[in-house]
Amino acid sequence: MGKITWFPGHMAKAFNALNRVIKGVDMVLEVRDARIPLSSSNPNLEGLLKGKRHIVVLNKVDLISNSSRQAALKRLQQQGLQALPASSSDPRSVKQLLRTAVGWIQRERAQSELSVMLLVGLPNSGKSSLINGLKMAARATGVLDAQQAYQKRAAVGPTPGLTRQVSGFQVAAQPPIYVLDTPGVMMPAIPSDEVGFRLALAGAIKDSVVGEEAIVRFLLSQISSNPRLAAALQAAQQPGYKPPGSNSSSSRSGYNVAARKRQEAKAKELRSALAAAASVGSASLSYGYSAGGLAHASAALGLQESLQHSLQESAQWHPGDDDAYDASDAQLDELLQQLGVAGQLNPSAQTGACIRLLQAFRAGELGQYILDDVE
Ligand SMILES: Nc1nc2c(ncn2[C@@H]2O[C@H](COP(=O)(O)OP(=O)(O)OP(=O)(O)O)[C@@H](O)[C@H]2O)c(=O)[nH]1
Ligand SMILES: [Mg+2]
Repeated sequence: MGKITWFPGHMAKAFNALNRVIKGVDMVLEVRDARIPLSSSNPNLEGLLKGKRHIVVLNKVDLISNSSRQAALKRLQQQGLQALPASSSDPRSVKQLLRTAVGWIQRERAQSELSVMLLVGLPNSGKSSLINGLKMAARATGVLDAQQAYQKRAAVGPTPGLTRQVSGFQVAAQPPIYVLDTPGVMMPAIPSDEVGFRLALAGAIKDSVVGEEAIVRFLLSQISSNPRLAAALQAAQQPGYKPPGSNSSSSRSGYNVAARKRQEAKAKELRSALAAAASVGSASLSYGYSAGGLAHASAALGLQESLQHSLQESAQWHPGDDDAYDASDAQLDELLQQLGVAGQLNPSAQTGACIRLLQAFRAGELGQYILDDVE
């Protein structure tokens, strides 16, 4: 039984709504975050999807390396799943997804007057962004006219739990095909602390449930003990590293050059700080639960266990509540020192530094990390 639970009321409602609408849909696209292709599998959804045509969309592949992408797809295929890579911001991958989904519906549901695809997945996996991408792809390929494509957009944002209701968006005209955007649904119990932290680090669980500092401790412990993550950081420190999205047209336009340069300089600073902090005491850490970061951070999850449903969203664990100073404290201290916020009386400066680090991590500015071991 897992220790962490983040299943607020709107998720329970969403799950019931999924249960009701699932019978009427022709196809389900299960959107997973490519950084957690295994940890994001949700046994609740699996039960729901039995007997339904079902494709796993490995979204945010821009945040992982090509070799991780291949390995993740292979692993999902070995599990008997049909999986397609996508990135909401990459029109080519979204067009491919649209072609596959619409092609299947046109073949298999040729007689139906209206078809429905359902997008499901954990919070923050990019469902709403994908819907907007699908609409744009439908417009670009002439499947929708401009009016149909632009009349309604799905709300998108970095906070998990943004979409609160099921709503429909048209993505094809002949036959009319609608996709249903749904609120992200978490598994009611997370199987282990490690999975809980991976979900939190990827942004699927609200930060305040686990605590920003605890998530950063986990990241540090992983970089210092897992060669795959250490290598990802090293690769990002090479001079030619380009974070995802840095080739997009908006970032090439003159207006953004100065802002982009400042952002790159900040990201470089964060990467060096992360590397310096992760190297503190790394010799005494080994992969897995022996790492101080996990032990400390797990205390946060233990706290959550007793809080259960209602209080979780505002709960925060404070480091230093228990135990002696350990490797995880030393790493976090080093990080805060590197970022120039160590020893400040105002703890929110330190939390703020952790928040900035997590934002940069989630945007791919610190490197391309796959958190699950798919090799
Ligand atoms: N790098 C990258 N970021 C993405 C991608 N797709 C979505 N995002 C970002 O991920 C965050 C969540 O996106 P949403 O589309 O709101 O996710 P959602 O699954 O609808 O989230 P909920 O409504 O909370 O369940 C946003 O900050 C998006 O900009 C992608 O392919 N690559
Ligand atoms: Mg959404």
